[in-house]
Amino acid sequence: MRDRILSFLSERGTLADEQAVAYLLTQADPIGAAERLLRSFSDPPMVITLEDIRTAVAIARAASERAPSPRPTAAPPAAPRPLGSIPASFRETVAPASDVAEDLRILKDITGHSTCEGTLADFSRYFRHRFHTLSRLLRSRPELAGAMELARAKKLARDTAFIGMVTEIRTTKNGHRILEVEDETDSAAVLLPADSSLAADAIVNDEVIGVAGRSNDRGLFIAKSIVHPDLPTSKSFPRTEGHVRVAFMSDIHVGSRTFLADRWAKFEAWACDGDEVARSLRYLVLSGDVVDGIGVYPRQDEELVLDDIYAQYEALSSMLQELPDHLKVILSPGNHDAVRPAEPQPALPVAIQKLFDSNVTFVGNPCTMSLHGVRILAYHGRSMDDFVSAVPALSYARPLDAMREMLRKRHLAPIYGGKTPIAPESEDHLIIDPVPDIFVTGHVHATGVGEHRGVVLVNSSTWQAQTSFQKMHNIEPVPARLPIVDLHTGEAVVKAF
Ligand code: D5M
Ligand code: FE
Ligand code: ZN
Repeated sequence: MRDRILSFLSERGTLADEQAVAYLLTQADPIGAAERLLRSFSDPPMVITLEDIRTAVAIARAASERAPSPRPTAAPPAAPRPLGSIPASFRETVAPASDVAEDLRILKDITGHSTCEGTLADFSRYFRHRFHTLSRLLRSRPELAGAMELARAKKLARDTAFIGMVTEIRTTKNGHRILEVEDETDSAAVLLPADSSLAADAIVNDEVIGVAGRSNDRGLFIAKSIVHPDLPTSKSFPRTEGHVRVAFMSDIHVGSRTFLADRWAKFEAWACDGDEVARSLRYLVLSGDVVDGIGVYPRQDEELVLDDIYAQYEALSSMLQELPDHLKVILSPGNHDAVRPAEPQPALPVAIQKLFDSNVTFVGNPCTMSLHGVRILAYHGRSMDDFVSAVPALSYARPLDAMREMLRKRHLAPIYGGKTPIAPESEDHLIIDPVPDIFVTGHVHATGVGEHRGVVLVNSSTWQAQTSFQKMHNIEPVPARLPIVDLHTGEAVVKAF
């Protein structure tokens, strides 16, 4: 394609530098984009640069804002397309999304509310908030109704229960597990016997748990059960009036050499002219790593085709502009995006937001929003790196298992001091409360839909092929999959491109 673009341009008496070609390659129809670009110059330069493209895009955008030209209504597809993995129940005729009024509310988001400066006092306040909030959730569990302060529980020679934060986990040579657990009054060593199922529980540092058992005469607390806050009972899905549908995406990594422009082009063609499922999509939730970013990992520059952060977001903006106007986009950042990496991350800066159309709403990471009354928790998922290293039973290939652990712990990123940087805000924004109806993550470049106690789980794939870094770490991405959830039923499907 690179050669076709260059010969197309040279036939018209001009050339393009490396970055300009890279930009064109991110477009669904690079030759069409080159043609439009040439038309925008009264006198094309000898060598088109990224700066020239930027100017042309800005002029085109200003013009379209002055005179909005309605997108021509999509022609019906010539023949029905095969629907891949989408089941028949999803193909019921539903009202097209263009007839559905937008109903988006942001319920919880750090954007504009960050107060932390990272002082020691901030950290102790942050952990106190985490401990108190999760303790309150745990205390409503019947098993922990009589939970007492640890200093007292330790002294009694009978069955007791307490709530505490895990500060250390070790395994003895006999396979017993020993947790150091503390509350505000004391700390204790808790033994999870090797021959009990407790030893296999996925407990991680800095989570808050309930412990029931009995202290022995050597000061060791022998656990009989461990209680996680979890969802005490299974919830039901709220169900909207009509079949409003939401698609989920993340990890597009625009600007990377391995961004899959051809697969994106297939998605775009389907979204614009596709079947009834395409026409029923009203929202697109983008959960982070929308661009590859700059300087995110050592020698990243060798893997970039666009090494300018603005150019990356501009390319994404053009890609989103090609999608139908009625598709409302909600965009939250990830660890590759141009915003502070510490979580909770605020929305992208205004200088970047300005590059996008008004149908994109920028939110933080994590973000809890409501779409037509259905509560969606979107989290990029960086903490899965820490879950996978800490819990042998978890893997990058099975992100829904890690998401279930987050829900059991009612915390998106319990492990402090791992790969997930955490900002000590005055409240712990990573606590999962209230419980969402849909919980979505990205980051691991896998894909999947499932459920946990009535919460719909989505992991939202990637539009990037395997990078050399992922190859080194044995991470096999599952790219170009689009999870779609019907807000009327909670039914989730994955469409492949
Ligand atoms: O992450 C893409 C994938 O690479 C995801 O599965 C996590 C994994 N990853 C990211 N950073 C690391 C480190 N430092 N070690 C091991 N695995 C990692 P992305 O956020 O797109 O770069
Ligand atoms: Fe990513
Ligand atoms: Zn990521």
